[in-house]
Amino acid sequence: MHKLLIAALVVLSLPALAATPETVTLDVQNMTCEVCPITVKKSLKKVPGVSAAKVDFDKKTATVTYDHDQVQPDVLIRATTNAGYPSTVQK
Ligand SMILES: [Cu+2]
Repeated sequence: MHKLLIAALVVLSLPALAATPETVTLDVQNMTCEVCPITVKKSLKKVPGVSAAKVDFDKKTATVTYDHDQVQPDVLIRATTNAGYPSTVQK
């Protein structure tokens, strides 16, 4: 009986594990001082589905790891834009 319950729990948690994280690099505008990347990073990490955000002040980019099922790049762009840093997906 307990084995069955454990099996059921494993099956239920599989979709979360199976979700492949995707990474996108955004070109971020308006980062003029060294505090800006912190603000950008915070705005991205607040977005549900974002697991990691790495902001490069020198390159003016943000590399975001996110769950494709929960969030799309346009939502990430909106998040940084709302924080005062318009961004675009790097080509
Ligand atoms: Cu700043």
